[in-house]
This record gives sequence, C-alpha cells and structure tokens, in this order.
Amino acid sequence: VEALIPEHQRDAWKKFQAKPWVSKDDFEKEVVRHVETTLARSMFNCDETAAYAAASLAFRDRLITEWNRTQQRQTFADTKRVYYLSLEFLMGRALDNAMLNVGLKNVAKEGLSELGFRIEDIINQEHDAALGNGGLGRLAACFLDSMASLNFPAWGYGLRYKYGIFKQEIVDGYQVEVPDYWLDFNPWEFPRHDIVVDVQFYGGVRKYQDDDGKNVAVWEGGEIVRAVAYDVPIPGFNTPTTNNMRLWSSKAASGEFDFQKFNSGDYESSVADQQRAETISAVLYPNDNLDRGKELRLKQQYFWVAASLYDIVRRFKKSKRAWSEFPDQIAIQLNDTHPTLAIVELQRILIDMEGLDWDEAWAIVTNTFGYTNHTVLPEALEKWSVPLFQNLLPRHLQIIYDINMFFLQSVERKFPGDRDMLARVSIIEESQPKMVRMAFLAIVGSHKVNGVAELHSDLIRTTIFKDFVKIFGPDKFTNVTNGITPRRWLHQANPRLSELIASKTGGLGFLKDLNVLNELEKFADDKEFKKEWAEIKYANKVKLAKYIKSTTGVTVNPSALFDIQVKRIHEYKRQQLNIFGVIHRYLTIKAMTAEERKKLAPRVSIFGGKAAPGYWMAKTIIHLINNVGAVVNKDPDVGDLLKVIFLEDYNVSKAEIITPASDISEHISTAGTEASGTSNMKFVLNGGLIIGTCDGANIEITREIGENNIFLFGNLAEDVEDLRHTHNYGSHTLDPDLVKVFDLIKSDAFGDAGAFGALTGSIEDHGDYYLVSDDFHSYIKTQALVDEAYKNQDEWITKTILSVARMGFFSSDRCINEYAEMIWNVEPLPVEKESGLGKEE
Ligand code: 7GP
Repeated sequence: VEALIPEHQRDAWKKFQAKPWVSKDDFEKEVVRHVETTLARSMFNCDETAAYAAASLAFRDRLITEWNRTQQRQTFADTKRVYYLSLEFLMGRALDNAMLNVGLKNVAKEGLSELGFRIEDIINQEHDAALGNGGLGRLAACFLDSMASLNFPAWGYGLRYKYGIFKQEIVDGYQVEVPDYWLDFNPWEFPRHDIVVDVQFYGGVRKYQDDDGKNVAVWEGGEIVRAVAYDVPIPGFNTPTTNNMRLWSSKAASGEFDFQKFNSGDYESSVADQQRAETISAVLYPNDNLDRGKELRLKQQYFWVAASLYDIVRRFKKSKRAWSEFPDQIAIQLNDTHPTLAIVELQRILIDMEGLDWDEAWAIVTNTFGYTNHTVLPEALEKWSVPLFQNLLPRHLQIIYDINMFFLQSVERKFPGDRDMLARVSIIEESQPKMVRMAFLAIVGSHKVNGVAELHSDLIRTTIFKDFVKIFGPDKFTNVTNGITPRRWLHQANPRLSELIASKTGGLGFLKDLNVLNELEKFADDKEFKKEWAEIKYANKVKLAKYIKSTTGVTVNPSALFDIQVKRIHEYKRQQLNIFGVIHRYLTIKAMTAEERKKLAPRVSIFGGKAAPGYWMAKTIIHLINNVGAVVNKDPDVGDLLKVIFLEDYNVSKAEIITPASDISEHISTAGTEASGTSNMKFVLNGGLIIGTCDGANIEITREIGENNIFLFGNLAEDVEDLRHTHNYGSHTLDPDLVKVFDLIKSDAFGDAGAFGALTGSIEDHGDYYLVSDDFHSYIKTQALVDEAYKNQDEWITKTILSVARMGFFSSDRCINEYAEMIWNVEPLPVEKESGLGKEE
C-alpha cells in the first residue's frame, strides 16, 4: 500500500500510534477528557446526556483504532470481500453493544459509577439508529454483527437518512407519526468529507461509432448530486475485527447555494438546488412489505448504488488486477431488489467507462451478485414505470433492454416457440405503462437467488419464480434460513439468562457457537436450575410490567401469562386475528360465573408495532386494539383476568425489554405469507413459547425444538389458494364465534362501530383474503391449550429450557457461514489477538 508519510518519519508514527485503552482508570480518564475538552463541560455541569456522549466517544475511539487495524489487515491480505447492499439497517443502540462486544462493559460500569453515574441510565440516553422498517432492516443489522464476529472482510453499504422510521404516538387510540430526527448528536459515525462521489441523474444518451467501428454510448447532461461517505464502525464479539458500515449522505455537487441568486435577493430559490439534493437522503420510506413506485425512491436507490459501486470499483482498481478477477475479489449481496440497479450500474461501468465487451462484462456482473428475496407478497414486488426510468436513468434503461434482449434470446433457444413463456419472464412487463420487473432483473443478473426460510424458498421456486427455475436450472435457487445475533438478542437483552447459561456451559462460548446451548438439555429437569430459570423470567416480566405502568398507566400482574405480538402491523401478519381472539376471551369471561373465573389463567395481551402511514387498514387495527384495551382494562368483571396493552413506538431498544418477558408470543401470519420472521427466534431464545401458523421459520423452529414445545394451528400454505377460491366463488360462512365477536364490535362496545366497518367488512364481505375466519376456531382452541399448559408451570418451564437448548441453529452466525460458503465463496480472515480486547466473562 502507498503511504503518504516517508520511510524516515514512520518511526515517530509507530511510537505514538493510538493504543486502545483497557483499564477502568484509562476509561475514566478518557471520559473526563471528552467531557472537559470535546464537550467543553466539567463535573459541575455533566448531566447524563453529557456522560453518555463522553462514554460513547471513549468507546468510539477504541473502535476506530481497531477499525483502522482491521482495514489495514484486510487491505494487506488482499482476499475476497463481501459487500452487503441494504437500503435498511435497523441498528438500534450502539453503546451497550460496543461495550459487550469488546468485553468492557463491567469496566465501564465501574468507571461510570466512580464518576457518579449508573450505567443503565447512561445506556438509556441513546437514540436508536432506526434506519429500517422491520425484519429486513434488522436482519441486515444482525448480519453485520455476525460478519464482524466471524472475521469476514465485509462492509455494509446504505443510506444515511436524516430521518429514520417515524416515531409512533398513540393519540385517542390512533397512530400519529412524528419525524425521527436522530442526528443532533450521533457519536458513532465518522464523516469522510474526502470520500465523495458525484452521481448523475436525468440527461440523455448520445450514441456513435468510434474510429475502430465500436459502438459508444455517452450519458450526458442532467444533474449531479454529491454523495458523502459516513462510516460507522461495526465491532465483532470477542475479536479485534471491526468492520465498516458506509452510509451515503446527499448534498449539492457545488456544495454551496447559488450566491448569484442570493445576492440578487432571490433567497428562496438560491437554496432550492441544495435542498433538492439533500432531499435524496432525507427520509426512509416507511413501508414494510409494500412498494409505492415513487420517483424519489428510485432516486435514492440509484444514488446509493452508484456511490457504493464507484467506491467498490475504485478499491478494486487500486489492486491493478485484471477485470476478470473482479468476482474472485468481490461478492455483492443484494438485500431484496432495492439495490438491483447495481447490476445495471456495474455493467454500465464495465462497458461504457472501462471499454469491456458486453459478454465479458456480463460474466463478471453475474458472477459478482447474489440476490436475496424477502417476500412473495405481490404488492411488495418492485416494479418501476418505464417512462419514469427513461427520464431519470436513460442509459440504464437502454442497458436493461439489452440485458432483457439477450436473456429472452437465450430463453427462446431453450424453449423455442413458447411465446407465453417469453411474456411471463420478460424483465419488461407489457402493461400500460410498461414496467421494469426488478425481481426478474435481479435473478437474471445474479449467480444465486435465495429465500429466507425453507418454506419460503420452496414457494419462490414453485410460484413467483418457477419459470426461472426451468430456465436456469434448480441450482441457481437456494435457501438460507434467517438467523439472529445471540449477542444482542440474548447476552445484551437478557443479561441474567446469559449469565445463568454461561455458568452451566463453561463461559460465554455459547455466544460464538450457539449449538453449545444443547448442554442445557441436561438441566431441563433440574429443580434448582428450573427455579433460577423461572426467577429470571419473572424478573424480566416485572421489568416489562414497570415499563407498561410508566408508559400506559395500566397495572399488570407479572404472574399473569404474558402474550405478546410485536411486529409491523399488517393484514398478513394478522394482528386482527389476535384482537378478535382477545374479544372472544372477553366475551367468555363476561359469561362466566365467579367460580369459573377463578379457574382461568390471567392473561396480559401485549401488542406493539407501527403501521405504514398510508395503510388505512393497519391503522384501523391499531385503533381497535386500543379501544378494546380501554374497555377491557377498566371492566370490574374482568379484573386481572385480562389486560390489553398497546405499546407505543415499538423499536429495537424496546424489543430488548419486551422479548425476554414473554410467556407466549404470536407469529400467526396466513400460511405462506411470512417469508421467515425473526422475532419468533428471538422470543424462543429468551425462554418464551410461541403460538404460530405453519409459516416461515416457525416450521423449522418446530423441527428443531420439537412439536411438543410449540402451539401450531391453522390452515396450511398448500390449502390457501383453494380456500380463497371458495370464498370468492363458493359459499362463505363465517365462524360462529367470530360472528359473536363482530356482533359485539357492531354494538358499539368499543366505540363507534363505523370506525371498524372496513375491517370486519374485509372478512365478511370481501373474500377474507387472509383467512381470518377459516383459522379462527383453530386459533381459539389452541389458545385454550396454551391456558391449560401454562397452569402446569413445572412442565412449562421444562418446555422453555428444552426449546432454548435447541435453538442453536438460528444464530445469524450459522446463516452467514452458509452465505459465505454457498453464495459468496469467501473465507474469514484470521486475527491474532494482539489487540487490547477486554476479557470479560
Ligand atoms: C421481511 C419478511 O416479511 C420477514 O418474514 C423476514 O423475516 C424478513 O424480511 C427478513 O428476511 N420482509 C420485509 O421486511 C420486506 O419489507 C419486502 O420485504 C422488501
């Protein structure tokens, strides 16, 4: 590598190289230094915010020292790297994670205490980094943690949104969205004002033949927006490897507003260009599993993809290797279709800028990319209108047409005369207007396509992508079942459970090899162990009960069965099934005698999750949950037997409190609709059981933990199509218990029933697309089994221990190793432990 500092002067650099601090005294010294110099405060005005800032800066300094070393090591080693392109990274808080991953939390705890602070209070100061909607974004965050922990040379590339997912407030039972301005203090990022990429939009294409008769295309005109890199260090657990997440922020290419206009008094338009540029990275689109086709969204996608590829190609070119070696050095994973333009952009760079032949370039492109699909829902599959594309990215549209032409020619050769097939698989949909089908483009431009759980991967092979399996053969399509990082979702979220497990399995090794949890099986009938296990669950429930009290004012009994459904609100996830079940329970309680009531297991039904701002039905579901809560929670006939809670503003840091406190959690999507789900894994890993449908990863969880340890119900994916057909063309009678629930709603028991007409109507009159009525009976019956099972606490606890013991498979480390082997063909880069890592157990 080139160095700017001449040989002679390097000794001084080596002598004074930053050394990561390790001891408590050094930590305190750093905190005080940051308070007094970086923050310009003192012990007389250092509040918790300032202490959080200083502690974070102390950890950031440490991380960046390791970050530098990691980057140097990876550059020297010159091995293959992974780039994970995701429009969403739902990171949550960084300080606690950094402390735990570098093994210095206890050091920090003591240090902070000596300086007059409680570590929990300091951790709670941090604003979540919420640059994502739900599962897809959180998966990307878990993957970064695993890639660093396993020492893979891997970077994440994303957008630095100024506003993350909105903050949800509940006002009179309705969701209200408030902007999430999270950047007024963010110590975890490093602006790299020297790393900028100018990105072009609009304009036109000029084509001509050069002197050698070669066709040349020049994309010219239009406008330029500048991408500025912000780097966020990603520490691995118990390893010096500290990877990078690079987020791009947009600004005007000129960097300044138009002074001419400003001087002539036209203040508003003088800043307009600047604002237009900054708009690109201003807000995260708040839709989960829904595509809206807005131009600004396409702009975000291209802006991010163009900047990232420029960066990747620049790094590759420094190595002076032949282009043909590009896929040996670089694997790029597309997190859903959002970054699919990267395929087109790399082809454009190779043919237009670097002068490669089409075929040579295309072989490089397809060997570089892998595509992960996260949904089969038709409304979530991205399509862009051709006219919009033509206007914004004229050269890319031409290249897409060429990709499609070569692709369709190959299909024609394989299936001569099958015109229907050509129309079905064309990247261009012949609609009015024509549309670019991004998933098809992603498949054609990648060497591997994967789904995120077995059922889901089977479904994409047999339904939405079945023609492509015929065309490319079955080997191109594979499965990588999702996983979660046990560092955040066990060790950080549930420290006492982690400690208990460590004490029985010989330390924290299970956090690096989650299959070690298997050793817990032998404690499943151990009285002493079960007692401790149950105490921890109870303590976690007490903590959540306190949180519920402080945020909603409702008192809940921590001995009651905590039944939790937290995830984005969506009809396919069926929170409506849950709340209808709650109303059914309410009716049942009301009809009971006092004697009968005594036998019932008290329950707290807890909901949380955001609705996309434009998703009316989802908002109606939130409204109903809140109104049911308002009635049930103050009904003296019910008392502690049933409480209904809606937790406002569900996010990653709240999930860390909620997840360890479940007895049962609900994963009840219509079979075949939830690609995987990942919170199901988190809840089981924390000693909760689940009630769920045969969908997504529930099926594999059942296989791992055993069917005695899970409450499955409902119709199977294979029957869904027929049922829908019967609803629409046969007879459709509703479940009688569900009718009673609807009657109660219609009696205005939960406020004006008019507000819920669309919700009940979608089931009664509009085909019940999500099979709520079909599954209702089975759901209610299964909930009754849950009640019964919970009464036998001894058996229940055994079930939860066995389940945790068998969850090793769902570590995102397993998942990343599968990607590395099957898709990326990359190896970890071994590290010597020369660094100043903490050695906490
Ligand atoms: C989600 C899936 O709904 C969820 O089942 C899965 O666990 C998660 O991805 C991670 O694979 N999909 C999305 O969040 C999403 O928006 C459309 O997909 C792009």
